[in-house]
Amino acid sequence: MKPIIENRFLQLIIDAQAVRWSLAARAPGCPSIYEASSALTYRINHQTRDLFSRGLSISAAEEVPSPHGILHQVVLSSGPDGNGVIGSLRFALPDAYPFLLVQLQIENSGQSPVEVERFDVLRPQPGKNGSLRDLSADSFFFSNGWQSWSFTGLYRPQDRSRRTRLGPFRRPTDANPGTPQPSRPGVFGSDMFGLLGDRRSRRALLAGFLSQCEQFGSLEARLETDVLSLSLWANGDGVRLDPGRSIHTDWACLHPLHLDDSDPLGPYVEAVAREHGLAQPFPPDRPIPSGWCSWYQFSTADYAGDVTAQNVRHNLNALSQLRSRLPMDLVQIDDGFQAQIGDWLKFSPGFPDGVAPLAQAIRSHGFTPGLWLAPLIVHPASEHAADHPDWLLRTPSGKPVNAGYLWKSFANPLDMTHPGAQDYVRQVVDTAVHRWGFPYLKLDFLYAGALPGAHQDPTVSRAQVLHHSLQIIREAAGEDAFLLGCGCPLGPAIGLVDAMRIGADTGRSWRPAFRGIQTFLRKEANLPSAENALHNTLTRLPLHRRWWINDPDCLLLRPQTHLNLDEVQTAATVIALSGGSLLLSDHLPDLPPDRLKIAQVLLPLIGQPARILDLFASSTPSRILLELENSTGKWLLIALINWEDTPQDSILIVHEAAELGETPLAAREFWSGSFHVLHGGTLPVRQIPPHSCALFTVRKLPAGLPVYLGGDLHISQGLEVTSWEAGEQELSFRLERPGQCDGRIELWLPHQPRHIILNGEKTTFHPLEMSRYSVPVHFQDEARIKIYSI
Ligand code: 9PG
Repeated sequence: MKPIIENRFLQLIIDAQAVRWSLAARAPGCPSIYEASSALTYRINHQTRDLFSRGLSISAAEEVPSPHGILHQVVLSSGPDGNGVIGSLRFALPDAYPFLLVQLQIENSGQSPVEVERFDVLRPQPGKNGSLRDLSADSFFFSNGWQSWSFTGLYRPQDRSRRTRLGPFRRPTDANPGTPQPSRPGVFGSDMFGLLGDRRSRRALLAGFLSQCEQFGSLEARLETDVLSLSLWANGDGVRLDPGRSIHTDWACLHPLHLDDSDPLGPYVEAVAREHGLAQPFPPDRPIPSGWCSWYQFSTADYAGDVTAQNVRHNLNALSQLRSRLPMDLVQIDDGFQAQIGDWLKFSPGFPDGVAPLAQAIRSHGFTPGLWLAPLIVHPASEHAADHPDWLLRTPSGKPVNAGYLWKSFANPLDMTHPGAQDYVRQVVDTAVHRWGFPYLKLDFLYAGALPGAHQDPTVSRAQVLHHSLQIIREAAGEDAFLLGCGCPLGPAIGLVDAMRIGADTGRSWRPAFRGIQTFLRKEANLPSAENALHNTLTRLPLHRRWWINDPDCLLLRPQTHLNLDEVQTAATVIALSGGSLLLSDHLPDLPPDRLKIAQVLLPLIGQPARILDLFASSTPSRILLELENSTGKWLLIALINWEDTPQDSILIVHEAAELGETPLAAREFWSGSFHVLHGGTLPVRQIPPHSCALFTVRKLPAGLPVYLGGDLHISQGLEVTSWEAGEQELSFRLERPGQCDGRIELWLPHQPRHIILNGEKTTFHPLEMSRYSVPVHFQDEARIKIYSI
């Protein structure tokens, strides 16, 4: 073996004869890949052939431009085999980034078509710690789920994969058929990317694809006592490769990293954004959606939308009346309006006049009309299925493909390679946006466009079918439409949607249940429940504003669910810190003021994503950090969440405290208003109730200066302050809140106030312990506050 290409970070050594390669990281403490292999398999006459089973020839290194800067690249190729099929394996190291890129290509220069089976990018050497050293002491695997709703998170060697136990009822929905769904402890699958790490050495290897436009990528990790291995491949889906044609993979990426980096997934997620040419943050010039969605109020236990035009109007009116205090933008009709899933252009009895008059009403109240569609799936009882049986995707034996048990039946995907089905989807989307007047679409059940079957066009992969379907939808909707993906495999949607649901549906209970019964369902990680939705909101937080706006799903506030107040506050905290969209889904006219207040403190939305401090430490992350800054100075928001069913002790650790030297720190907990002075940067937090969270703002208390400590006006406890000027004897600042605001703020004042003037009027204040003062505030939109001290 000899070194072939290298950059500042990595060195790639290739043995072209044995088709083995090793990747060594230059930095101490980064994992390396030893003697891995790659493979490229296709089928002809029911036999599998591997193009890399014999030695490959290797090109001279060359430099090529790319979205990632100059790449140092070599290409290994096999000669034409007996069938005239040629394989190549391309390795590239960018100058500027610490990852290796790999791409495989198959070309048919023979006379007969072949079927492409699999592109193995990383195949571990059989045996102990197949190809990976340095990671075995305390290993874990971070798995990314197949689509929006699928579990994403951390596994340890003793865990079993969180696959569904509902078999054919649910598996077509939740899982990529190309990705293993192992049942043994210690063996896990992942989609598009995954990360194998070691908590002891703090090293990890991220493996994934930079796009999913060509094929779906899959991973398998083994964390067994005698084997530690990671495999990465692109699924050929058995597509037909005709003579004269070639197929290549998306770029694969292998990225050794250090777990103590502040944003370990960042370099990969940003490389994916670069690969798609996305401006950062993405999408540019789009506000983060906030508003109301009909689904979680108006749906039955068995997933029927029972919303009516009347319900929508009542909530539109309520939102309009609340607007000055609760400035939200979107009113989204979610399911229930259509005659049947698949029959989008006919209406249910609850919408006798269709939805265009509603869009008009929503717009005339100054809101954005939003509509839900599931354009790639049909109900077997739909007219559509009866009228166009040839538009349904079928199995090789001719039966409609199962898209999962939904709406009291097994639903079916459209064959989106059929021009008729494509035209229908185009027509539905064009009608919704341009004829009915909905510039915001929630596009659901999109995984249906990625199911395997006997497509009318057998030369395209499942990823290509979905990617192309989304291109059709984007084209029909127009560049200006806001598209939210849901139930969607992530990769093919990047750059085509503005926002993406990144977790399971939320629900009226903490754990999954059906008609109030949890048995069998409570461990289902992808079914509707508050906990499932919040889990992925945290684990997929690094994608926000890089690939799209993350949609953490709705916040349910009404007291009539099975969620207690602690659980509602945890949901509000996680959604706020995620930086993603905020949709309410309660019947607003009935929402009590104390619950409405929870929504009010979330507005305006923070918008920027927080950092998860323990993404690779616990199965569900429980420590979230957001650094904020304005005229009041810098402060931290730190949330500690108790996911357990019993009260737990925790500890607030302010790592940044070291940089602050001896300065004492002030911590105010938002939901309870409790206040603490921290010395040494830590605070024990005892007995956090089950499913509850503590949300602290942490600020420096510099000697002799006034400090804004927070209050109950906004969850950030500080972004409501729009100017802050501290003089010798006088402190003046301004608060801004929408509408009539009645609340209180807390200040740290080195000198006792003589009097406090709010909008020109003297106001009361209450001394608390130490130098802390509570000031009740009542104002409309804006308060100018002046404090004169003794
Ligand atoms: C509307 C909803 C909401 C929700 C979506 C999606 O039958 N099922 O198993 C089933 C699963 C998920 C689901 C609906 C039905 O939820 O995530 O926000 O838009 O569709 O039907």
